[in-house]
Amino acid sequence: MQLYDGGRAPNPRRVRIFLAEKGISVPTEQVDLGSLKHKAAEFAAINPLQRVPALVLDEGRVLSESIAICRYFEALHPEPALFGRGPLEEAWVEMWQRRLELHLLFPVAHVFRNLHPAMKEMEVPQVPAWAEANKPRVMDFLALLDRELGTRRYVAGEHYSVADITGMIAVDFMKPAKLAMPEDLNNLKRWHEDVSSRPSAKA
Ligand SMILES: N[C@@H](CCC(=O)N[C@@H](CS)C(=O)NCC(=O)O)C(=O)O
Repeated sequence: MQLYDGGRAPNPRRVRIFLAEKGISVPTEQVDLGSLKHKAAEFAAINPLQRVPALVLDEGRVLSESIAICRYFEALHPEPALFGRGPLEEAWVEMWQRRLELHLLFPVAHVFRNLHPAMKEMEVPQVPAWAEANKPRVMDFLALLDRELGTRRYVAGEHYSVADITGMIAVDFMKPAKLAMPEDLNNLKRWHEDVSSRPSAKA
């Protein structure tokens, strides 16, 4: 298999962190988004959506979508469990992972993609008003997450999970999106320091 990675971009980073948590190493090729290599014919033939990450399997199919790739590795290497254990915990992790994706990662991405000059060839057209509309959504969700994290160590409970990975890469993505973390969200800060101190966070 071959993983097509994308440097500092948040979605490929989700997969790298997930693999690091599992202790799995996969042959990897970097796709340089800055020089639009993901839009070249060679990569478009691998993923017609022209997005990374993408995982080319030995049997020929190509998995894209970060969470689909993570789920494949979870099934191949169940330990440590990062999608929860048992019916309720698995559903709970799923719920939080999805909430973090829809209500934090996507709004932060909308801000970055619609305002940052480096994105003008990838986000066509850039709609600055859509970026501005998403800024308060990010702040509202961070406040909710801060309240939730006052009741437990990790996003979905007492065990680190894929929801923490999505949450951490989303919070880190706030920096290039020029979104400042509010000063008073102490539970969120404690959690972010905790998950960022894991060796996998450097992946
Ligand atoms: N839903 C996809 C999103 C993939 C995605 O948007 N990747 C970004 C990098 S974080 C990308 O390839 N962007 C290139 C572009 O927008 O042209 C996933 O979860 O993997």
